[in-house]
Amino acid sequence: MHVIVTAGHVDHGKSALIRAMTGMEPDRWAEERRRGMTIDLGFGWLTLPSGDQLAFVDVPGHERFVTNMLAGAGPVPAVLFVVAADEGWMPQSAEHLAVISALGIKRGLLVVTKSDLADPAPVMADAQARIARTSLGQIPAVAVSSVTGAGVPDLVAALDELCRSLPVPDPGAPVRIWVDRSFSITGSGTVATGTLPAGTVHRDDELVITPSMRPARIRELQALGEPVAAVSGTARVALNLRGLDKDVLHRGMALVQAGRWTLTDLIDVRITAASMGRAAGAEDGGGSAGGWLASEPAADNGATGLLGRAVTVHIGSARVVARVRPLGPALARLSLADPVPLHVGDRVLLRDPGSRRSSSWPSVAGAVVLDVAPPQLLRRGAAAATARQLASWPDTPTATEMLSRHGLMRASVLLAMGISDHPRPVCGEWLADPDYWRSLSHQLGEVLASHAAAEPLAAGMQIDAARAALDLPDRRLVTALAKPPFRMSCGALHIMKPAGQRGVPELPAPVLAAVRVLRADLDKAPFASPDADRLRKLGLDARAIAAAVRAGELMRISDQVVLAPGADVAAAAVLGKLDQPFTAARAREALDTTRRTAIPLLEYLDAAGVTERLPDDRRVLRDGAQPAKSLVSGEAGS
Ligand SMILES: Nc1nc2c(ncn2[C@@H]2O[C@H](COP(=O)(O)OP(=O)(O)OP(=O)(O)O)[C@@H](O)[C@H]2O)c(=O)[nH]1
Ligand SMILES: [Mg+2]
Repeated sequence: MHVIVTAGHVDHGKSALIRAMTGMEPDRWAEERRRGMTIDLGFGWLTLPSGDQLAFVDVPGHERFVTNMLAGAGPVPAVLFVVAADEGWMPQSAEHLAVISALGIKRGLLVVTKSDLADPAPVMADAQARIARTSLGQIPAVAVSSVTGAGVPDLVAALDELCRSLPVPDPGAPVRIWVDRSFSITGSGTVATGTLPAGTVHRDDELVITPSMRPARIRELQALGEPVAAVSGTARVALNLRGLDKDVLHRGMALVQAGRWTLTDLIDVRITAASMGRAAGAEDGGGSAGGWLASEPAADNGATGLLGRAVTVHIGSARVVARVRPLGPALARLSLADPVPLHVGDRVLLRDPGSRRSSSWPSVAGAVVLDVAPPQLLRRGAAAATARQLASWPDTPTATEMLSRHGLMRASVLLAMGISDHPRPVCGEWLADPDYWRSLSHQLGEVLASHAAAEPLAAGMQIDAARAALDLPDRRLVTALAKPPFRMSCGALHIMKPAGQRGVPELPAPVLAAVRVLRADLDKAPFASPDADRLRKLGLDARAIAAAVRAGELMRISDQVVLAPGADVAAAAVLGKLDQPFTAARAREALDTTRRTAIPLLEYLDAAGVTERLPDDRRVLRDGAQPAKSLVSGEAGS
């Protein structure tokens, strides 16, 4: 299916054209038919000669209903631009063209109607020239009369050709359906209609209603009045939603796929094209963006700059008031009064309601969304720095740009911004800008060095303390940063010292002296670990012992048992000479030590895979087992 939206001045024959082609009545309201004027969106569809279906969204041309026009045009990729041969180019021709251009719509067809009333050629030439200066560029044109039927077959053929040339949207794209109409059917609940620009919806899918983010399941799905099991964009869809109260859904809300959109009320945008609200002259949507962000009022045309001003932002069928903070040339931050579901790269339309007073139509600008979660601008000069950064960004930012701005991001957050391609995570789903990651590693070094200087006896820096010092959102990031020269052990971070600096010199003199005494004892009786009383007398408290262990002067077997480094290798050698398997009592005898030391030492060797404990509590030395180097040195790396 294809979808095309009408555009053009009031009474130029848009609805008559839909009627002539489809036989359907786009003016749904009695009031519309009575007044002979479209007020709200209308719909109709036909099957093209190619067999494809084409749906029309018919919009009102009257100036008063331009917001309805915007709600219809927002999500549609192509336009049927209508100008009447008898009246020619008129104010809403200009305004609608400015809207189409601001939305960045690139495909379309010009139709000069009422060819039975006047020669269509001059109007066609004039309109084509104006259109050529916009996002539409050169488009084909057809002259028709809805009254005589002349040209209607040509129009259908031209539409067929246009539709064949439209890009096919990605059926796997995330779903966002802007609600343009909702109503309730007795007995069936609430129905929402909208244009599905891309992606696929299925019956029974669960979508989320913005801005409440309440889930809603699709009970029934229709496309062009027929029930379907699934439909892919581009399409007009009607969704019957399960268990929704009447009045829950309104135009401007969206039905979105959970996790794939960012609901945001703060965005950074690039103004792409502006049409100033002048009664004559800049009617073609191709004007410069500069005037929209000028900090001085441009007194000559009444087009006041938007510094700190309120504008109306239109996206899809939504309309929301926003305050503008200019950042730099053609760049601005918008604070939205209500949140909307956006992706980076989305196009939005800005209208300056104030200019209505000084002109016959409001000025319109297009903008692309560069960031949907911009960082706060706190420091002086932050806005200018932001503008310098954003100036180089493409209209559809990628992971590279987003990471360069945000430093660290979760992949799921990036996905909700509309970016699914990203570099390899640094850990879990965390993505990092390479430069930022390097700077974090550098900062970690500084933090650890100053911690070690301040607390020489501490057992390294706790991960949470390092996380807080670096202001990181997740402690796993600290672990991921702990690559050499940083090292994790026992839940703390250390800086590894170059080999020459290892060991004793790090210990304060009294600790060093006490350790020397202890080592002399252990030289004589290697498995006679000092008891608590002995340690106390030597002035070795838990911190001093931990420092000595890190310095490679002692080896910790358990909380209560310390021996000289290498005691595990020596023990394995002794135990290897015993008849296998052996009991703990036998091992204690052979090691010439107490049960207080023997049991933890055996358990240590079990854990290290040097010995194996059998079901009958005896042990065997594993074949070829030697304590691994890392276990021998214990914490000696720091
Ligand atoms: N003679 C002649 N009259 C036409 C033609 N097309 C439309 N009309 C008449 O022009 C009037 C306006 O037509 P609509 O189709 O309602 O115009 P519209 O563009 O939909 O107007 P809005 O929706 O209000 O913007 C109606 O009275 C139509 O009968 C045409 O090709 N020839
Ligand atoms: Mg109409």
